[in-house]
Amino acid sequence: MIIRFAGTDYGLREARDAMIKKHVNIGMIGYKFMGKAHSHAYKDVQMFFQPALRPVMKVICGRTRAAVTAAAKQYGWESVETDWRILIQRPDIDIVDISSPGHLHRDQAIAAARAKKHVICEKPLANSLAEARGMLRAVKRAGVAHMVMFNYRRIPAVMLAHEMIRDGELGEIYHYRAFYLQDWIVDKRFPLVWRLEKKFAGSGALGDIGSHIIDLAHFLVGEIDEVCSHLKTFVKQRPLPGRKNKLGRVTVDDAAAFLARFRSGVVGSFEATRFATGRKNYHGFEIYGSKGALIFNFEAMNELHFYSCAEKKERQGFRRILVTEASHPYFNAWWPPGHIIGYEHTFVHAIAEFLNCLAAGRPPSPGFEDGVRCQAVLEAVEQSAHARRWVKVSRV
Ligand code: SOE
Repeated sequence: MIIRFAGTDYGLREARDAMIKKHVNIGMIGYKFMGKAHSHAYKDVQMFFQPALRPVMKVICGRTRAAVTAAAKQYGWESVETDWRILIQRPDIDIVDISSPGHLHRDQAIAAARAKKHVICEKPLANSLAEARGMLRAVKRAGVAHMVMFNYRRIPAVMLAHEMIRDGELGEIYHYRAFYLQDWIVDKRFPLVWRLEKKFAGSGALGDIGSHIIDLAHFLVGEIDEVCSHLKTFVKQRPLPGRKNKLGRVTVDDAAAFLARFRSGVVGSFEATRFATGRKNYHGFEIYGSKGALIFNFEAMNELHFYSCAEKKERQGFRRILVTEASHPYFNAWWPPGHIIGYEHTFVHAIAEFLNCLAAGRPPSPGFEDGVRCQAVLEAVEQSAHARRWVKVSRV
């Protein structure tokens, strides 16, 4: 069987074998927040979606043997490794899942591609545009399947918004407003964790949560062409973890805000911050078009608010669509209408997409091209903030 990804032919022996054995072996790097979310997805995907390939949780990797062994036991992985290079070279692994901090993504993804493993990578794809491009080149050259874990695309209400826009229900789109607000570092005594250091995280709120809303914007209304931005670090020094009374420098942004011009002419505004006191994981969008509008907020993720100009003038107003019908995206695999789903389900949907695409020889979405597209916006936002002017986004 010839399987094709992104124009590359490969009579990939591993993929053919996988189709015969009907399962794929997963090797996952990382076991904390994202490691847990992905592990849960590999478990639930089989029970609810029965994808064409059954994922086998073969091996999980982390540097501290005791901690990764405990995680393997808790999440249900068969074995552990403490060196990701060994995991990648294991002949029994078909898919490498990268749930590690950003500074490791490039080397891990390139090594996995060279070893002919399919790759799933957490967002943002890399810590710089150059790194992201290198990763895209590597997966294309190897002809392996690839996906970036922009899990919020896979919310049924977001998928429904995508379908409605695609079908012209909003008409011509004028405005796209996006926000991602958290508050977990408002306390000045919060320590200097890896997410607050550029060498590990690439950027701050911008890459960590801004990347999600940039990707959603690309998915819903198309590519961003130009940006004008402002980045701010409110707290410049923080306690070093485990080092009493010692402070270290924060080298990333705490907050990012930017205006965007989309290729299509849509006017965009974006806000990503870890200093929105009281907001925990509050993100969403508002989209205004000539025929109607859509409003979404993750903290009520089973709902989509729709305003239609087609309704009688006296009846017009935003109405709430409860996106839990069997006819809504993904819902026929879950519960009867009104029985809502949550954060973890978005990862289940993404993994189901990946496994079914792998079996069918279709490129999974969002792929590394989407990761690079997002990274190009992140880079332009940083350049714009430094230069204090509009900056064009580089093409993929
Ligand atoms: C931390 O800010 C974080 O866990 C992000 O890294 C995730 O991508 C986001 O979904 C929730 O917040």
